[in-house]
Amino acid sequence: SLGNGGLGRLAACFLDSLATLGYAAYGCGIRYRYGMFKQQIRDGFQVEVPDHWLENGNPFELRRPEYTKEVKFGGYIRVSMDENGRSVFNHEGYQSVKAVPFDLPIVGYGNGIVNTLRIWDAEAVNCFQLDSFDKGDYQKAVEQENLARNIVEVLYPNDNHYAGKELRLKQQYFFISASVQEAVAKYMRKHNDVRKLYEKVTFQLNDTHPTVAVAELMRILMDEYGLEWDEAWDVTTKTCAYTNHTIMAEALEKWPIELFSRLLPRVYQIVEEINRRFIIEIEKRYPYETGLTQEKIKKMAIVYDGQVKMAHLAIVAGFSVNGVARLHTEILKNQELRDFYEMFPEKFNNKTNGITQRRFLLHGNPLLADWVTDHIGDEWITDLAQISKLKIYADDEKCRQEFMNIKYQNKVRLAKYILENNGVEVDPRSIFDVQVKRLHEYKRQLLNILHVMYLYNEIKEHPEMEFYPRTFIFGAKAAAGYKNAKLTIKLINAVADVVNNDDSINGKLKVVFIENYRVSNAEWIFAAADVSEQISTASKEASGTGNMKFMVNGALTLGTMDGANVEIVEEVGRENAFIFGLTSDEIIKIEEEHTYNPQKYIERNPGLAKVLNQLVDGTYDPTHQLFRELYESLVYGIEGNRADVYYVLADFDAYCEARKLSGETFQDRKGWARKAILNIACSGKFSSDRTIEDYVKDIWKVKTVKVK
Ligand code: H2P
Repeated sequence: SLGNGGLGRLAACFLDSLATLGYAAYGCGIRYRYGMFKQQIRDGFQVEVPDHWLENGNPFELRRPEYTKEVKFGGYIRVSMDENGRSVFNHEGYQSVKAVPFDLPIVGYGNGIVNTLRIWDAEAVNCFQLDSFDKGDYQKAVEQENLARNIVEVLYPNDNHYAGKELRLKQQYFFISASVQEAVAKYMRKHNDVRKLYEKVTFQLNDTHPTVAVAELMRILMDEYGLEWDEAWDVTTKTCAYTNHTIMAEALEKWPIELFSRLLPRVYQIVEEINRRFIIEIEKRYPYETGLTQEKIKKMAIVYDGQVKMAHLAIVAGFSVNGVARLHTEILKNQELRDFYEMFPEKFNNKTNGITQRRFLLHGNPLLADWVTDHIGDEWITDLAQISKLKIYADDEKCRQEFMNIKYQNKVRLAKYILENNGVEVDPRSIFDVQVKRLHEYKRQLLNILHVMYLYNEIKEHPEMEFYPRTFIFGAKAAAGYKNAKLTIKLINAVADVVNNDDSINGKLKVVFIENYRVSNAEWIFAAADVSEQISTASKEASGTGNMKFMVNGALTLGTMDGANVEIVEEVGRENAFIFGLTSDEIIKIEEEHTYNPQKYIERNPGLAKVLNQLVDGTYDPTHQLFRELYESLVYGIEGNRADVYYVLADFDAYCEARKLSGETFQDRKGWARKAILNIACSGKFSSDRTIEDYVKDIWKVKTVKVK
């Protein structure tokens, strides 16, 4: 409930790995009253329903009032001078809230180690008191109560779309200020020199959301511990490290100065000073003779054009900047963050994502987990590299049979779930072709469903055509305000309605949209998948982690050369996956040259033209209007965007081919089983245990803890 999509789930996998490997680490966040919404499908449309997850109490949490912190918002800064002639920054006229932590235990696998996920709740500072009423502070008392209530009310469900909402910045500063205050306080309970904080503490900033930590740490070190700027900067730049999780510009947070400085006046002063000093660095590095000074300032400044750019703040103050898959890190270095890479090449490094095999194989797929253990022992549970020992069984006929039996039973389990939840009967002997992930145009669920429409036409026109029965399974939440994403859900359900109820195709095609996709049903879905759809526009998916969850469950990847797909294919071999479409270099080139013309793809493929037309000809919607925006965004471009922003049409033919090949390949049961077993056997790299060890070795440099 506390996250949304791969970003949040990655953090959960990391916590599992940290505890299991024995590293002392905290996860920090907010104790939202309402987490991610529950999705209902009504008449094919997504409806968001609040999830009051704490309603009946939560036995897995412990309130820790002894660590309560005060967090201040608004007001102004009055500068005075102390007896040594040093400036003192007095924060006055502010509103504040109490941050009270709740600790959730994160239990390591079989090692007696329990780490902590610390989520902060907000309480009013002066609980409604009569004396404040008497003092005429009635209004202030109510305001502080409301502030506390609002801050922790709800997780913004806009996935990675930065919405510029004031409350969102309040949430970020709230949990960051409390977490950083407590980290410093905890350090000072055991050590005496705050100048050496970095020897014991790293803040790993998970995307831009927590990057205000940089300025908050500076504030605490200077205003509360009396450090000079240079001393504080030295500590901060050795303590903070930043992970970038996406290149989608929409997700890189930029706050209007007006909002930022009004809400966080002291923090803003510090950000301005960091920026002023950074610009001096730029001018030194690119003196006026180079003619580059202004351009570099424009592209790299932290405060520019009325905005505070949080990614820039994190890069300038962090000692490490990492991407989450090799290709993604290369794109950061050579495209998106090129100027920063030129200036600070030593900061950049890659940490390819991973997943915890303990949830996504051991817990989610017990039949397969037992089978693996029967063949190679159980060391894979805490050392996934061991799973490569399965390779020899890929050529063993009995093992292939056993694997296919297990997959079949998992498909029966999912088919039952689908029947109970969707009322649709699916055949577990058909190919289970699955795409589950947040709904976003760059992830291209639309490409998938357009191709289903295309196949349906083909089967109707050529009933004699050889076609292996296939079940297309979707699961996705769309951000509540994301029109095209929500329309795509409706389209999938509209196609499902038509296709699933057409007796003339003899059940060769089935389309299922699984309501309320989340970790608990994901476990069943991964276990039952034959084909893993990873079809993002190359260069746009930073890593993907669903791709790894499918792989470890023995599904074959059907995907583009994007994110971690590149490394999956490198491990398992291209012949054991179905790779198609434009490459990241090709996409980047087309984008730079502005040469894309989708019309040519429509003209050369009448089947594609027909499918597009069916979006608006009544086939899937009697009004003809419902899917017009999808149609127009592909063919003409809407809302100031060019046509087909994510190259759905350019990749369509190649996608057809890849899907076709996968269907043919499936008919050779032995060959398929071999490929599936090899996928499992080659998944060792994609454990989050390996990812965490990489972070430890290159960034955190912490030692393991042993518990007797
Ligand atoms: C994001 C990226 C993924 C990446 C994940 C974790 C933001 O997640 O888009 O490519 O694997 O972070 O690093 P998502 O789209 O699933 O919400």
